[in-house]
Parts: sequence; structure tokens; C-alpha cells
Amino acid sequence: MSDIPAAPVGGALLTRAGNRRTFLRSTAVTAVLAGALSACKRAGAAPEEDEARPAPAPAPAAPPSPRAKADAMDAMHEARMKAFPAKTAGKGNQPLEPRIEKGVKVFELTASKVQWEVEPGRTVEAWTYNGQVPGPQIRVREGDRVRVVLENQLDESTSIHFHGLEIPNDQDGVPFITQPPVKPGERYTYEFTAPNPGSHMYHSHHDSTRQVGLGLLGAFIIEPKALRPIERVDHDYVLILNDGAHGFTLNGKSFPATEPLTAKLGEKIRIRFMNEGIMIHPMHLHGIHMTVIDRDGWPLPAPWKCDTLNIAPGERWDAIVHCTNPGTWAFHCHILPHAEGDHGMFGMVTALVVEK
Ligand SMILES: [Cu+2]
Repeated sequence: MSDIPAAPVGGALLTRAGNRRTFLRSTAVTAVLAGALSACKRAGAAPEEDEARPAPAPAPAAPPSPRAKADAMDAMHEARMKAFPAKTAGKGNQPLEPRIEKGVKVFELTASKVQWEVEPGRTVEAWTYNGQVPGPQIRVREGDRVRVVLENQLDESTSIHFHGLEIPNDQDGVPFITQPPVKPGERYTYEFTAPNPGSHMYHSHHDSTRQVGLGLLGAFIIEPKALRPIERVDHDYVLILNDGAHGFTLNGKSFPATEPLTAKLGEKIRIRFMNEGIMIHPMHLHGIHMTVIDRDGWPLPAPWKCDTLNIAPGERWDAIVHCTNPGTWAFHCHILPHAEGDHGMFGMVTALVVEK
């Protein structure tokens, strides 16, 4: 190939590779200079400015010291921590009082879109029951007759599935298996007798990746006819995990807008974990162990202890914490990218505050 004369390029006849490289270098430099000069002329520069020397560049600033960088990062972390618990508009998981009709507990749920403040300054579209994320908390007793009336104000069809409840098949809420979808503008009524007690959920079972991800979910708790001794507690907390369109949330809020769990020294609390997301979330409590008593509402053969409890999508776990160690204890998902970034903590983080 080398003895074949190259085609003339830019008026020069190149016969050797070295010549070609030199040519390309020199033409490239010429082109850059020519471009720069013509740019100056196009900008209407006076001839003398073409010859003016550039002003000496200012001395580059010294890079920040490791200490200064650490201080700046720590200030961001401190600001987020000190904002906790941050006030935001809207609160989910609020108890829903039923209307009693001939002995039936009637709960009205309206599915509609709202703007939802997940954390201070971050407002997103949410698809909600009664304007809340999570939807209102339904709490009944084993054996109660329950009616749930759904009104669909969304612009797509929906349904409600009662997750964990062993109810008649035609009340299970799955479009095209047990019922038609509830179209926009329609109402649909579910009715059943509250069956197996425990921590359950209700959520959309139609276009559910979108609808549950955007907030169509809530706690459905069936209290047993008789409490086990281990269930006698001073506070009963529900902690619903989600990881959809609103990011990593606990009860519809992201840290620092999450709510702390509080107790006095010596009190016992129950935590009902519910995962409505699509990822596992190992929730880790600092300082005090949890005693796990139920899985999916079913009492465990023997309670067991842990400080990190993995909660898979769809699962509910109930744990008792005997608050014997005073202080403010971090309580967070231990998949760390769900809880902390270089700006500080966010997402699935809250605290257990044990007051002396
Ligand atoms: Cu997580």
C-alpha cells in the first residue's frame, strides 16, 4: 500500500505516512488559528485588540482542604438530621371511623389524585384513598361484618384487594378473576365478615405497579377476639414501606419528614411492618432488640429476637419492642442506598425515641 501514491489532500501530495501525520497536525493547528481569528473579526474586534496580550490568568484557588470538605459535607448531614421530624402537608394512615348500618361497619374509600408532599419542598402526584398516603387505616374486630364502598374518581379503572384476608372468592378484588374492573366514575361495594385476625393490607389490584406505587394502599388490621399476653402493649405503630414513584418512604413520607416512634422508658410498643413496595427492606433498630411475634398476621410458634428484620414485598411482620434503653435510636432500612447518601440521610429512616 505504501508505494501507491496517496490522493492529493488540500493541495499536497503525501507519499509517506509521516508526511500525512505532519500535514494533519499542521492543517489542524492552522484551522484552529484561522477559526479563532475569523471569530474575532466576526465579533467586530478592533485591529489593536487582535494584538493585545491576554491579561495574566488569576492564580488558581487552592483546593479545599480535607477538613474544609469534611465540614461542608457534615453541615449538610447535620441540617437534614436537625430538620427531623420535618413538617409537611398531609398525613396518611389516619384511623377511618366506620358508619354503622344495621350492624355492618361501612367504610367509604374514594380513589383520587392529589398533590402529596413527600418531604419538605418535594411535592408529587399521588393516587390516594381519601387523599392520604398510605390510605386511611381500617381497623375492625374478628367476626365484624364489614362493607367497603369504593368510589373511583381516577381516570383509569381500579379495584381493591384485601391482602391477607381469607374472605369469599368474589370479594378478592382481582379484575377478570373475581370481578370486573371499577371504571372511572363508578362505585363498587365489597362486603365480608372479618376473618383471620392480624396485620393485613388493602390495595389496588389493577395496573398495580403504577397504582400501588403511586399510593393506592393502606393498613387493614383485624383485632383478635382475645389478645395474647405478648400483644399487650402501650403503643401500636404501623410502618408501611414503599419504594415506588415517590421514592423510599415510611408511611408515605421520606426522611426528615418521617414520624418518630415514641415511648416512655419501660413501655412496650408493637410495630406492624408492611411492605407495599417491590423491593426487600431490612429494617434495623439501634440500641434495643425487637421480639418478632407474627408473620403475615399469623402468630409464630415461638417469638424470636432480632435487631434487623427483613420485610419482603407483600409481607407483614409484627414485632414488640420493650423500651428499656433510653435515648433517640436510629431506625432505618439497612439497604444503605435506601437510607443515606452523601448529602445525608433520606428515605427509609426514622427514630425510636425512648424518653426517661
Ligand atoms: Cu430498603
